[in-house]
Amino acid sequence: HAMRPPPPLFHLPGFSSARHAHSSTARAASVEGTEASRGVEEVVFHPADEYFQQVPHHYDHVEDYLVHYEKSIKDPEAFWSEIARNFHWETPWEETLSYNFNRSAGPIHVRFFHGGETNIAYNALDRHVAAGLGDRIAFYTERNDLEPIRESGPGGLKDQYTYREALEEVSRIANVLKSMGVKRGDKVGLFLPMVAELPLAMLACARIGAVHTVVFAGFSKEALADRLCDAGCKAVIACDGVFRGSKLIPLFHTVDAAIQLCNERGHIIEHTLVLKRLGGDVAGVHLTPGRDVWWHEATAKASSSCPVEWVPSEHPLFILYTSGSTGKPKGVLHTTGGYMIQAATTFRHVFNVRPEKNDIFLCTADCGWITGHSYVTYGPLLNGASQVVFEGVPSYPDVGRLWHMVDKYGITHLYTAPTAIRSLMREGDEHVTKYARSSLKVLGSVGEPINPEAWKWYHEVVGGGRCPIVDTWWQTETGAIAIAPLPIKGWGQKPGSASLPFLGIEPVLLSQDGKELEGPTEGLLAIKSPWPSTLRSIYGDHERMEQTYFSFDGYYLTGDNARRDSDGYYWITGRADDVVIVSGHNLGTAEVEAALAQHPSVAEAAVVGIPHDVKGNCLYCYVTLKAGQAPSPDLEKQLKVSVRNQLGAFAAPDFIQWAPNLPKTRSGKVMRRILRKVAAGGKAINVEDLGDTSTLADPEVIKELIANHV
Ligand code: 6R9
Repeated sequence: HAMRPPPPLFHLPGFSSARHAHSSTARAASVEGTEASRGVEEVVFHPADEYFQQVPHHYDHVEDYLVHYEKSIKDPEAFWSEIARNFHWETPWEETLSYNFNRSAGPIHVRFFHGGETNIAYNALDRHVAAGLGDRIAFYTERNDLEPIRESGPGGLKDQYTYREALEEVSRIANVLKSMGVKRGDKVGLFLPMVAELPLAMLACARIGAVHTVVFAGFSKEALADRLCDAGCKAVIACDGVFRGSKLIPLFHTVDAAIQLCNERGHIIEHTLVLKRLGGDVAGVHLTPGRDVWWHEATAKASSSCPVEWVPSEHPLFILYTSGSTGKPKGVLHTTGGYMIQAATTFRHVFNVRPEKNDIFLCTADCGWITGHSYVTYGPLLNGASQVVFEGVPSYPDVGRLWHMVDKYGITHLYTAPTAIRSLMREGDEHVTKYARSSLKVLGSVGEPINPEAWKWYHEVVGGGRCPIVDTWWQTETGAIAIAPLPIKGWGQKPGSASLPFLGIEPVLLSQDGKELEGPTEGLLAIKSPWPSTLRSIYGDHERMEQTYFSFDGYYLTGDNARRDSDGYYWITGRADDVVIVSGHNLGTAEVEAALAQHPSVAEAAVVGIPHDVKGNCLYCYVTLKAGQAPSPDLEKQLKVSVRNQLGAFAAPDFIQWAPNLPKTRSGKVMRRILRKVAAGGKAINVEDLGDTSTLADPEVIKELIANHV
């Protein structure tokens, strides 16, 4: 193994805390000043002092963060071992960290807490029950329908689980899995809706050392089969069906068909465990005897205690597929000890949820994505937090659903995605303001850059100007939040910037040829040293992981572009492949999108480059208007002028297409690959030429886009 290089010097370029040391009590949030940078306004928000009196953080001030950050970078081993000692280790570790980020020196590897043995499910449940917290609520399930009109009785699903009840149910599921022959190291596929039983099933796998592969329960049978085969799943945990909004999603039919496809490819799935969500026979499920069993029948016969399987720190915990821009999806592999420590620590510091003060957390992400793994299942439970698991969609039965839930449960911390924020924003403020929302303390954002317009709406309308916004940048591969503001005194927030690195994360900006850039600048976002929840591999293809992420010696390459301003704040400017070079100017499509979205009539925009005879490339912009706004030649002109004014003449859009809907993945990411092809190909393009569209939430959107090409 390669030696660890000497620890880097503490260096957070350009950051001066003095600039952020003031906060005003005159307004709920003070505006410190503006800084013009490439025409994008940077306003710094500080929550009022009273806020911090009511919502104290583990760190008193940004100065504390700086001290701890410095320690985490200078001596990561001391830093992480101090934190890791707060968890239960059945066997203590001998070596905190060894790694190699240098392909020319041998295989890439990251190893945390070597020699140690633990179990993440034990730390998430048993540890709290043993500490006398068994009666605390772990999960409330908020169903799709406000009235359970379409559910004819039990699959026996509970509306809430205390930590003790969660532990007992996890133990039952674990015992059922064992009776199916699932052993330590075996892979188990999960295809379940967002009910509490999904995180419980993940924990049941972890309890016996099995590796879970959660597949978002909206994927097609082909996409599911690809993942089940690639991971080599031995068993599948499934569900009869679920309603999402007013739509019935018959999940078991998809699982049945996917297993068939796996069989045809020679991969046999031996067992399924089927949760009855809808009761009766709403979803028309027929089980195959000998292969399929109902969850409620099997768990009723199983013991509610199950011994913990102690596993080495680097034992695989899960495989989660993330769509590459091309080629087959990558099975990102995370392991136990490091992931546990970082999911827990980021949750603790970034959200500052205090279960002892009855704080209630809601993350709207599905466990089919990394956000659901780290901030529904693991982060909250490892911290003993109480949360709401939401089965439905924010627009059903109406667009006030989230705020209805906030008041119903007294939700204090809300974590959602910019795409959801923008879609609610376009419906108008009255759907928000008719609810009190007085419980809210911290608002989080994740998944894509949040444009300043949406940030301000989230801050002012949703949070009433009181709540800090934590804009969290991270990836499936980083396993946990990597760049984000902490909701602490003195930490100025700039709408649209994820601000500064989390403890132990050492971001750098690289030039196109892999040289580290200093000071305020723009470049490829990379991370210089390992963090506990670094991805360990792409399952079955370590070579692909090295090629994808470690093409420059010494750095993990994120695939994102970013700008660092004079305060050291990071601004994600888009994926590295979303850069459009117009007349020799590098333009992040995200910046142009943010500029378009500044216009009061615009709900959302997606921008791609298409070839241009003179400029090399030019900008083709898809624009979604807010409800009640009509497209017009005048509006088109206003938008072009507005972008030109904000970003410069070279950034002026050449084409604007009115797009009532954008092609999005189910996690809300705009599929620019498709937009690029439609923009370049025009009305003549065939849907078949667009490549894989299986991850689209609504494939119909494409036809509409092609028909409206300008
Ligand atoms: C957690 C998650 C990762 C990619 C990432 C980046 C984009 C996520 C962001 C953000 C700007 C943020 N992204 N959060 N961009 N600001 N706060 O979404 O993981 O699905 O793997 O996506 O999402 O482009 O590289 P994943």
